[in-house]
Amino acid sequence: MKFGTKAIHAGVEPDPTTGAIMTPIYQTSTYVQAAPGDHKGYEYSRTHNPTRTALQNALAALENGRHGLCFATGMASIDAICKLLKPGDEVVSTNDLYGGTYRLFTKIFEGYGVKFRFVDMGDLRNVEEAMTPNTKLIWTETPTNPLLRIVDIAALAAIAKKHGCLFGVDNTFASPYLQNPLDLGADLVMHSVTKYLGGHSDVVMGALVVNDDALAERLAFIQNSSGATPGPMDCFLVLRGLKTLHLRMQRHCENGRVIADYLTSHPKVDKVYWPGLPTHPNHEVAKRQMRGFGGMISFTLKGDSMDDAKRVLSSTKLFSLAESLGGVESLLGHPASMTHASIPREERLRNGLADTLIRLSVGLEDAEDLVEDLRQALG
Ligand code: P1T
Repeated sequence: MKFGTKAIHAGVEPDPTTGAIMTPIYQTSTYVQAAPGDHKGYEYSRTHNPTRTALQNALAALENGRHGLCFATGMASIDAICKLLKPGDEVVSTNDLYGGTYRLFTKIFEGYGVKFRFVDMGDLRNVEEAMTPNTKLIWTETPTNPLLRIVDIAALAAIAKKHGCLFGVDNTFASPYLQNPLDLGADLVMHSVTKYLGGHSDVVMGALVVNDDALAERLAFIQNSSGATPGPMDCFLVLRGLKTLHLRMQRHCENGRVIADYLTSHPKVDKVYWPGLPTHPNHEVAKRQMRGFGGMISFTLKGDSMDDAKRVLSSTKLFSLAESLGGVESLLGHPASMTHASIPREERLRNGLADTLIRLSVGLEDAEDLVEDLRQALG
């Protein structure tokens, strides 16, 4: 089945009791049993809920995986992966990643004795050098947040396999429309469903998709035991959002290209970070492993002045200054003070994240209006 057909149909069956074509919002905490243990597959909504089941199956299908698991937030889904680890275990992670993930790793799980090494995964020798016999997980985002670096998924999968450790990919920026990490050898794919999958800035949610049955069983145990599961209303909203994922992503990619080209040609703009540009250092890897380049773009201004960056950040009219991304409406953000403020400044600068970096989530508006908005803000 092709992607668009799956986005509309996968995981969703007509409701068995009424035939309702849309999965109902099963707004219930519990399910009546005829006798102890005699039930219809549902006992308690932390463990299972039919609206969540439909969404989990849909997400698994879109990522070409066997098992989907939904969590209350993207962070809760990464938290569940970390709970696969024990004190003394080590993780090799990309050094450009969402600030909240960095915070979870360093401020929570380091306290439980897990060691994290953050390396530039653009050069895979850095990954090899960081591996030890205790490395149990390689973790990456690609494209990374906020510098839009592209990491070679198949090459990392080969390293993970050689060392016998798990390999997880945060696929939030690409969405399954643009890239399927499991097909390239990853063991775990993670999404902040909050972003492109939900697509309408009205839900916070996370998800994992895996192929391995034993890994899925362990993660389902963690999901139920820790209990950070989403409610049925949110699952319904994401099921609705998924039905247009392919159409939305096509437009995000088209608008992304228009804005990236516009910024590249603007005399006041210095660097433009977008994997679709032939000048992007990982453009060849992006072309190989992605089906398009998405709508996330970061850039800096010539002169690198904080005042100039602040002026742009507060002058746009269509691009709203806000955290998050992946919704129908365009957003802009300032990673150093917003999404990545929990990473120490020296570390941000060392990894190439300038104080003046501006990040765009290019939405689905008419590209001409978005260009005009940037033109007046940069002017
Ligand atoms: O916000 P939440 O659904 O918990 O997802 C966390 C998360 C995980 N991974 C990536 C790549 C992310 O971008 C995020 C959340 N990011 C933002 C809120 C942001 O504006 O970058």
